[in-house]
Amino acid sequence: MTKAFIGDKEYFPGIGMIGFEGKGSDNPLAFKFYDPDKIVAGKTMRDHMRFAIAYWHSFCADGADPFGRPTMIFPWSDQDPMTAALKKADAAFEFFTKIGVDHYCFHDTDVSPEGDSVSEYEKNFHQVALALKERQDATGVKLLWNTANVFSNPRYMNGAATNPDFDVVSRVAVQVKNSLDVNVLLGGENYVFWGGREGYMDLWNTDMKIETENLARFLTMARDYGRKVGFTGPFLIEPKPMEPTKHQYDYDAATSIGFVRQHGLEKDFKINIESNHATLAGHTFAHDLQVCADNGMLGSIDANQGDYQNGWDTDEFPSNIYDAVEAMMVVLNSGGLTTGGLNFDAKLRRNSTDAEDLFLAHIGGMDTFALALTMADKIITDGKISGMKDARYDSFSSGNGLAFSQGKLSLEELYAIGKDIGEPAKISGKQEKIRNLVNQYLFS
Ligand code: XUL
Ligand code: CO
Repeated sequence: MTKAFIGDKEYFPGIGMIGFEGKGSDNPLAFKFYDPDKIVAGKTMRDHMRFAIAYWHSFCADGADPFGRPTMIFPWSDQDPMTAALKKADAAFEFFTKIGVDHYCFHDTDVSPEGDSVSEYEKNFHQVALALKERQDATGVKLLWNTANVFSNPRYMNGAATNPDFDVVSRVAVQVKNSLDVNVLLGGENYVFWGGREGYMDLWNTDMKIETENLARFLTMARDYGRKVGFTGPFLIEPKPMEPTKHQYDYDAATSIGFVRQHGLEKDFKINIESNHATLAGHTFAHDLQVCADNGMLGSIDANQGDYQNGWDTDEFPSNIYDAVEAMMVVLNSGGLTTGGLNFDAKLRRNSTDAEDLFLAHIGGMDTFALALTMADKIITDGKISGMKDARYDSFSSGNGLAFSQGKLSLEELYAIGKDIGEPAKISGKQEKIRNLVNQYLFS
């Protein structure tokens, strides 16, 4: 691409390509830690992170909240919804190019107007998809994943694939089939299911068994269709415990992995972990990532952060280095992201209304993860912490401990060993020592 924008209008004038200037730079519109071509742990930062921009937050979220009207006026808005969609696509690809990110992701309704009928929806979506393809080809930006928004339209108020009304379930297929077709057209690397309304508001009026079986059946049908039309990547389930429903079936990583296995979908499905969803489920971000990694199911990551004082999904741009370091430790230790990436399921605050704020937010989020990658690599390479962690389990690598871990002991034999041992010696977990070391790695 010879210029930094597509089409005939520049939507972010006065902001050029964002470059790496290093930690000494006082230019707010430059990366301090994200140096895309720098090699860390055998790969470029760009290839480790596979950053992706979320269309819905970055180009659709207008600052409205349950207590107030939109605060943002988008220069790509237009009376005609299709013209607005195409202008928004131009603005989005200008942004992707200027921020220097290789991937993006979207819901069908982020990119294209729903229209008043199924045929209008399909016509609009496929027209916009062709426009997105042109822009992908012109810029080299790729689709990390797409998904169907089957939670915003009032028709989904009782759920999507888990709706008690079959007519609505069939309507979900309209959006998911089209979204899979568009995924294949655009060369999408993953396909996401976030079950925003796949849950219940009240167990008194809900048959959980029917609903979850219908969900599994629907996911199986989507898998079969996707494979038939040539989608080869992983399908990703994005867990979230609640919001908008009181209880969501894909509660957390462990629940979702169990569900996927229960229904024989484990060869085709992986998990997309969102930081703020993990914390809503009462876990840390690293916990849910580790659950996925331990099960060979870590697909992709929605990188954001919540607010520890708030019990809802605040979807903030990540700035918390500790959380990001822990996350990157899991990513590096599990062999890295393959088809997945780090997408910013994060939005500007309602009162962040300058055009440059979108850039500043992404620069900060990308720098946070780049710094975290460097720190995680340092901690892993040094090996002190992993050495201490491994040493805690030494007793399972020889003698009776080894026989136990190889499944060679019966309960009677284990009992006899325990009886012989009597009272085991106390061994410190050394948590304080490890935490102190973490701070030393981070700040010295
Ligand atoms: C909502 C959420 C979604 C998914 C995609 O909490 O995270 O935006 O990432 O549907
Ligand atoms: Co998300």
